[in-house]
Amino acid sequence: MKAPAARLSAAALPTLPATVIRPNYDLAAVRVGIVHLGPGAFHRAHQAVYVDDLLAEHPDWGICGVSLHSAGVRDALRPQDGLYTLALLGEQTSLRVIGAIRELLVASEDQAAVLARLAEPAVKLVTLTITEKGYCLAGEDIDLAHPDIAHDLAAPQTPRSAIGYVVAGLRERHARGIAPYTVLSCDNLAGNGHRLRRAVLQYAARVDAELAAWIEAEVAFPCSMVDSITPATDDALRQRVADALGCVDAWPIQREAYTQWVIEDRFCNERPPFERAGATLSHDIAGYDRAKLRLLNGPHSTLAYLGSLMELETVSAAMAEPLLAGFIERLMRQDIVPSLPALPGFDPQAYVDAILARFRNPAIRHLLAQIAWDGSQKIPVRLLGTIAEALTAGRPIERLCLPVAGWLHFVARQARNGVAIVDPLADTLARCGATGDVDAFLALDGVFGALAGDTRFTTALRAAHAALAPATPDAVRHALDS
Ligand code: CS2
Repeated sequence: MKAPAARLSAAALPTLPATVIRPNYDLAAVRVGIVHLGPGAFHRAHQAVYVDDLLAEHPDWGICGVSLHSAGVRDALRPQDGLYTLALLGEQTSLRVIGAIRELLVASEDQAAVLARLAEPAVKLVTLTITEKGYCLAGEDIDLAHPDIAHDLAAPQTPRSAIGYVVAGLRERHARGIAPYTVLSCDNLAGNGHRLRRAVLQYAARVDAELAAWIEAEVAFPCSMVDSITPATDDALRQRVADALGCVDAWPIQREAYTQWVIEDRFCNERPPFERAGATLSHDIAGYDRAKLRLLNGPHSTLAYLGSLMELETVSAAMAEPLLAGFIERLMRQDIVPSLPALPGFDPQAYVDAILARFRNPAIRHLLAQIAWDGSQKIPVRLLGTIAEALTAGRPIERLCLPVAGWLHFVARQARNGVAIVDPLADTLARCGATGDVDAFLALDGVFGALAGDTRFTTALRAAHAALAPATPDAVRHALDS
């Protein structure tokens, strides 16, 4: 079918069909109050929608989206006046045009503009979705050997990394006597604010000790827990949106209807009233982020690796395999729930029920391959913490080791088939995968940590690895069944 020629834009808004929800505020009246690093699909489907809900009454909280390296988002959205379509997937899909991102920059090309925004007094909040690897951590500490961090330490006024930008902006504000912004991580890491703060302070201390002391005393790094399943954009979505809108959106996005955002209420500057858009502001969010990472993302990665080895394509297809679905449910209820602290008002079994229903949602085509990316960054926060605590508490770890062993086989299969591994450790992983040797993986820097030296873990991992061999669909079925 021939695609319609017109492009989504502010001028096209009045021509859209009435069923498409669109900004209920004057786009021209919105001013930038938030700089967001990493305006990828998750940010645009999650935080930007909360902001969009607020702009009619609070037009000072528009977003300047800054991509650190890639120009893709800017180039797709700038010709559309920053507008894009969000498809909310459910029994009935609804479409909504989001206008919260008022400016799009690429740091590597528009560095002066990014630094100028960060120094503006009207910018009171800097948020981040840069994925696990964007934090440049090795374990709990900043990775000083990371090429971007090494670069930024040598040239802190012209940074490349997110940490470098956060600190360069704060340095300028400190020098000019401007109140600091709050730095809010919206990435999927337990204690994300604490990790970010630690990395920022370690970096800043090497740039300027006085600045580091000011940041330590004055800048807030609240933690937050984010949740909404956001499958990557595909051609089917682009076509569906073009058909419904009657114009082209170069980069629409999609997510499930469910969304959750729990934010620690600790800001050092003004903040948008996110609670009016449905977010939960709380003084203590520790526990909620851990529950989400362990109970949703851990099983998600499990489905990704074991499901891929079974030659399945999507999360819902994996959940339709009784052996895999049964394994996931046992893993969640019997192995992961016991690792979670009791939280007031939190019923873990009901949470498991809701997550299983979300995984089964047939309206969502969420590719296992998408979730399988960046295993070296995801496995530690999603599965290895649960394993370490189970060992300390004397609980069994056999089931928990199966997805970790599944990752090893998955990587080995990619290496064998010459398929590119999407992971910051790709080259090392390809070498480990080529040997297929569990010891080579255990020696990976910053992945297994102390577990690599714990024979209870290494024995269980080897057993799980052997149980899955030769990692054919039948072998995986057999391992799940035993
Ligand atoms: C997924 C997450 O891609 C992945 O690794 O596990 O993006 C997941 O969909 C979100 O965390 C859900 O909130």
